Amino acid sequence: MSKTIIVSNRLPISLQHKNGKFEFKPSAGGLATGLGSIYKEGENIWVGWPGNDVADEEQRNEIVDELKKLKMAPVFLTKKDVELYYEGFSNETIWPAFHYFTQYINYEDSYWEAYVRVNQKFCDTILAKANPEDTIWVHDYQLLLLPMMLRNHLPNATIAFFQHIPFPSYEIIRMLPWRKEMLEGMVGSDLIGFHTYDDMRHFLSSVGRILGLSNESGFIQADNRLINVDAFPMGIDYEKFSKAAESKKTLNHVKKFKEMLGDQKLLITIDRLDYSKGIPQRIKAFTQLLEDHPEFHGKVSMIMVVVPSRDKVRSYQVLKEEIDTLVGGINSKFSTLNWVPVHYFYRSFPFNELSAFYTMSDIALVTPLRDGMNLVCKEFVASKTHKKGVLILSEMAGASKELVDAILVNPNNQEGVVNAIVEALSMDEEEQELRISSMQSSLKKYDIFQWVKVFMDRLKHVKERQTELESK
Ligand code: GDG
Repeated sequence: MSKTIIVSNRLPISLQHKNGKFEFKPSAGGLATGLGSIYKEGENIWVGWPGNDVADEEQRNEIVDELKKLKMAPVFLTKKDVELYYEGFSNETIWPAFHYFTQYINYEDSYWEAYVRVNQKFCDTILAKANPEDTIWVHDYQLLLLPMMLRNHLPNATIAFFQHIPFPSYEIIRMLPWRKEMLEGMVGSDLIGFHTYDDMRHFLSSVGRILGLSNESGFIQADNRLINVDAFPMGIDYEKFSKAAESKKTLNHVKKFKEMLGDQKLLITIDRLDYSKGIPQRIKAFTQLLEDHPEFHGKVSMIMVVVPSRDKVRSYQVLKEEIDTLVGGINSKFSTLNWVPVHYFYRSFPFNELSAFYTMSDIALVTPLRDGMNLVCKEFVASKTHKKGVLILSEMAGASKELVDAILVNPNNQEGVVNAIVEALSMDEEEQELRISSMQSSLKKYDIFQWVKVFMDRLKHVKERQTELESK
């Protein structure tokens, strides 16, 4: 019988060392939840890196056995692998390039060599588990080479790839010395998915110009194989957020937080530390708002959660310092003894506290300079069970293609963002309700479970079409 193998850089757990022992902490992320309905069934498994270095052979074997019970198979990475493949090629080469931050691209042959080597490690782990007719769904930019590596060994397998970050214009892709190999890796798949139509068009254009493969309505004919490319905008676990917003746990936090903050309008911003998220630009816009509108002093404040991320990469350390300085600047300029403009947290929060932030905030300010999708804005909307609240959303986030009832802004236009905040602060409740309800109805319908279903149904359809063509 054939099975399905999910593959991602990280397993949906993290391995933590405690007093010489290890333990597993499950991930509560949206992808882990959505794909849970797949890998937990039958013989299916999830393959990925457990997120920690394990040098001891005996301990590795123990981890393999423990993970087997959770239906997972680990790919162990050495410290050097993590440094060169993950922090290096994935996060210092692909990430900046694909988010249009060409000034941060690091062109390092040693990074590329490690990227090839680690993609091969993933391939070897999968080959040890896979049957020729299995379905393998590979996730994200750390594993672009894997689909073709697998295809070379498993010509009849059903292989899919989904990219969670943007796919940039050909003008960016052509800058990368390894562009041909990267695209060749991806086209080992039967189905390739992106969050948006624009990402899909960019990919097809690069495949046409670099690999010479043309397409007809998103179908590429390569080496007698048919490859389908399309947009599958990822949803969230809608019910989880809407239920949490009315749960006792969340409401207790809301009550406690509101008592501390007093009666004022709240803006929420939540991101991983990343230059693609436009955090400094957002603080500058909020600073301008307070400079231009003294009537808001003491009446509006921003809760800014920045989740630590990639802190070994130099550009992220520089960004952190810039944010610290900007927050110091705005708070020292405007704070009074009973009001602070920006409540800045450089850490992550437990789920119900995050839910409380969404629930109690009047406005979400989601202004990335580039984002594949952005789930924070969707989670904010899902948490507004009382229908009050305003979403300000960057046109550069994939989510802006769906959430057209948000106030859409260009994050590089500071004046525009300031005006959007003023508009949001003065929006009447009727309009808030109309906009939130409309966004909620599409998010509810197209949630993470529907996303998985639509993607898997399409994969099946593509495979059937291939079989039909082969038999002609
Ligand atoms: C990549 C792409 C694409 C954040 N702070 C806390 C916390 N979070 C959770 C949020 C949300 C997730 O982290 C962040 O997801 P995003 O989509 O906003 O951003 P990336 O991490 O950059 O994700 C992105 C995504 O992949 C999926 O394809 O949308 O474009 O860049 O779910 O809730 N969770 C908790 N505490 C926090 O403090 N518990």
